[in-house]
Amino acid sequence: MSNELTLSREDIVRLCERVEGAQRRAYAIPKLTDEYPAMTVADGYAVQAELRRRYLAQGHKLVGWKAGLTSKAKMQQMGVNVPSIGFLTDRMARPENSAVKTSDMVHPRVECEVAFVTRKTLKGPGCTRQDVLDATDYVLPAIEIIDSRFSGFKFDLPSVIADNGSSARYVGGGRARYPGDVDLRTLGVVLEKNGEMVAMGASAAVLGHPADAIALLVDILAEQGEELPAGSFVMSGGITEAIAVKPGDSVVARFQELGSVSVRFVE
Ligand code: 0L1
Ligand code: MG
Repeated sequence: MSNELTLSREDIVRLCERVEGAQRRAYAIPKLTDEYPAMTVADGYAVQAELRRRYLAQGHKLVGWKAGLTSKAKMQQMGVNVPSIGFLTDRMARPENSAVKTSDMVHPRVECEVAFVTRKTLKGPGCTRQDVLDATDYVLPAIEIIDSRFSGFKFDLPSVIADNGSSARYVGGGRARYPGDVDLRTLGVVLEKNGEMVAMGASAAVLGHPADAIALLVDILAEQGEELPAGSFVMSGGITEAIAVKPGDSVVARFQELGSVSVRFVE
């Protein structure tokens, strides 16, 4: 599939308004490629960039980025073979063990991820695992709450990217560690829902090493003429499959070496 921009500026704004409406008012929409079958990944990123521009113009602050669809489990679950990125704002952040409302989301699901906080600018192309580790201030465990806005989870890569990689909320917690003090490749994680283990995995599930996912994210940013500034909060991608949640559910992700992070769901 070509990765040229096929959408006009008018189409980009129209699709962005459609996605923004679905995100703000929590309703499902058909995947964007139903109307624009020729839509490419570049078109998806153009819609995402317009969404970011609009949110920032409304006063939201850019906090960082997320790599998505980075694990084999996730790629298989979603039927795609390429990772993606999305932006994170201050409005999406929730404190550790807080109550997160499900009524303002469509299909909320949780993922356990390793988050990186950077202390140096990272620039692609050609960003490496070592570049990421050198630029990392600390890592910490995080739960990402994703929320695909597409009806019946029927989507493809351009649509998911336009929907900001299903980004909805995120929670950081546990124990922050220097990247050199832990083996980021072999960290085990157990995800519990209502006291029962529902998923488990090891951080190598994220492209072999979570820092590789951040390097790839930096290269995707470079394709869009952007860099990753120092002080960014970056999530490296779900280690296990995403688990659906509903009001009344309580979720804890227990990470080896990094402690645990939890979140509760209310109507
Ligand atoms: O964080 C992610 O892995 C992005 C997932 C995008 C697709 C979905 O909603 O599951
Ligand atoms: Mg994720």
